[in-house]
Amino acid sequence: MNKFELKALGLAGIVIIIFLFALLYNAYSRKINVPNCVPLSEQSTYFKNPGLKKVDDSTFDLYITAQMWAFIPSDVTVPKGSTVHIYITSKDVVHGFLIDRKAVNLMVIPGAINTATVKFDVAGNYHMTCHEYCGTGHQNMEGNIKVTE
Ligand SMILES: [Cu+2]
Repeated sequence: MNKFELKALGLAGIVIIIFLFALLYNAYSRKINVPNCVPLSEQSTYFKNPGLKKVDDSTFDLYITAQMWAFIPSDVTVPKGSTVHIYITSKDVVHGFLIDRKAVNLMVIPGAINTATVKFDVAGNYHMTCHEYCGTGHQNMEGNIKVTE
């Protein structure tokens, strides 16, 4: 083996060892953990019991948690003419949130809460879909907002 190749390999080995020690030092001494699921109870009290909260007769706050592979709650019913303030977060990985026939298209990010406000003037069924591939059950991740007369 060429002596320059040997030097390059030795240098690469030293760099790997430095990175490994830096990783272990940060993981154990400084208690820095790799990203993982944030318990919902630590994110916000509103997401302990996600669901529809009535503000007044035509205004609602809708708290949704996304997780592999469902929206909680997945079925919501509101009367026609309602304004719904949506607050959404994820329990695990990045999801998407899209409402059919409405200008709502959000990323659902663990540790962050995204919001949108929607007015439902026409009765019917509005499909909610996850539009960000989030794992093997992604295609089953959906729900409905039912707007009644
Ligand atoms: Cu998803």
